[in-house]
Amino acid sequence: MIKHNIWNPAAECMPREQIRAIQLKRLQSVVRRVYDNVPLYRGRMDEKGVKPEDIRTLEDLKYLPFTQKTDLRDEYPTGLFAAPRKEIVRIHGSSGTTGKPILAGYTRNDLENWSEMMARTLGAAGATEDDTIQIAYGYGLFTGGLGAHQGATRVGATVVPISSGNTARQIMLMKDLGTTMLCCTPSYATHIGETIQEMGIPLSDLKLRAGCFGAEPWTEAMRQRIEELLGIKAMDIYGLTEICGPGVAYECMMQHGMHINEDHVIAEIIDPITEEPLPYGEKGELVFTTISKEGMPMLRYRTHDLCQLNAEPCECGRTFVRMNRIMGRTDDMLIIRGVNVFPSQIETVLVSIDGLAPHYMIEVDRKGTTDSVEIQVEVNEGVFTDTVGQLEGMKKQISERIKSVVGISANIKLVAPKSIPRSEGKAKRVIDKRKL
Ligand code: DLL
Repeated sequence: MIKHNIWNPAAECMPREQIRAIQLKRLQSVVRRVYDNVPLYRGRMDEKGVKPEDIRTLEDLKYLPFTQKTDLRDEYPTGLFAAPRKEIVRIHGSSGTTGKPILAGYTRNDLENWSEMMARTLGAAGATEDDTIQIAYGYGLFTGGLGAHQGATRVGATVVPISSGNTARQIMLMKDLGTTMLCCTPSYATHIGETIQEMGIPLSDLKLRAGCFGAEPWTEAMRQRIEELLGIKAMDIYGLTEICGPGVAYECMMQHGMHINEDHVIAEIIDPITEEPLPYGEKGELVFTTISKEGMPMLRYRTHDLCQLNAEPCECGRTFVRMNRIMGRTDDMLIIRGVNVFPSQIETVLVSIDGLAPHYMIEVDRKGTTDSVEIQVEVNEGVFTDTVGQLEGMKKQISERIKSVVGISANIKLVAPKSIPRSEGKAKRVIDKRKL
């Protein structure tokens, strides 16, 4: 018999009509809020001829404008904030380093709601005040660490805010404190598990029972490996900075899709090309509208994550719609060792260096649990005849620039002019060999 732990049954198991009623009321209020406070939304709604009072039913959502990551960049740092600065009590940012991160502002109520969403997430994995939860997501601007921290605190668990890295120390504390739950990225969980194995520590020395893993794509095979390595139940959790962070959606013990916190967000699936909403069950791009956020509400935010929604009732008793595993992205964003990387950022660096041709190939691979990146880039004829020392110097310059601008270490391979295949259509610049 599976035990279904439900942190907040009144919310998580609400009848569908009640969820829809809450969604409509909150949607109307958030639309009014952004129309009155955020010039970008007012402008876009005026352009479409939609006024806040035109939102009479949930189906009217489709008349609202979309938002994208570029809007956050254009409105950097706080142009999309919908609350006065004195009400903003926290700012988080994206894990990518495009030079400038995308930022999200939270009011006190936003932090409360986010904590609740994460408490449900951890609660679904069985967290209670008897647990010791080790949080090995990074703390800082990234939402993983503090997001999980707040949820674990709300549950009343003993929180170990160790952040990511220093694996030997992670394992030592895990053992000494009798950690029962682990929160980190799935790749780091695998690495911790493999290290425990290499160190010859028997699982019986540990009290680990469950883990909440997300922030990057992973597979069922990886889940099995983590469950075996750590002797735990490995749960998938999803979220993004723009919407709040982790806790947007979470798996229950059925491990069959992630329940979306629908009293705080409305999820849609759209066709990424036509932008038309698609019915439940169809694969498309996930779009979120936040309905309780005050600091930085998002209307119809295009995540570029590909996924399907499932409205079938779940055996656990929760009534929230489920999203399945993320199946890929509509854009070309790569997540390399937890850092969001756009090939265009790499391109920008390459084209800024003299002697390089704008032809390159990014190859991403995964050795064990670590992502590796190799960038092949063509040099110009003049450079090709340079000495080995000069070429080495150039490679060093490129990798340092990539490290500082993009935030990742890459192995640079300089190749002869015209050796990278040309394309007549869209160029394929990325080979992702990771089996994700
Ligand atoms: O990764 C928030 C988070 C922290 C989620 C901890 C879960 C756990 P960002 O850095 O803004 O926020 O990256 C968001 O990461 O659009 C997805 O492409 C990807 N992502 C997040 N969770 C999952 C998941 C955090 N469970 C982007 N499966 C999202 C696949 C995921 N991809």
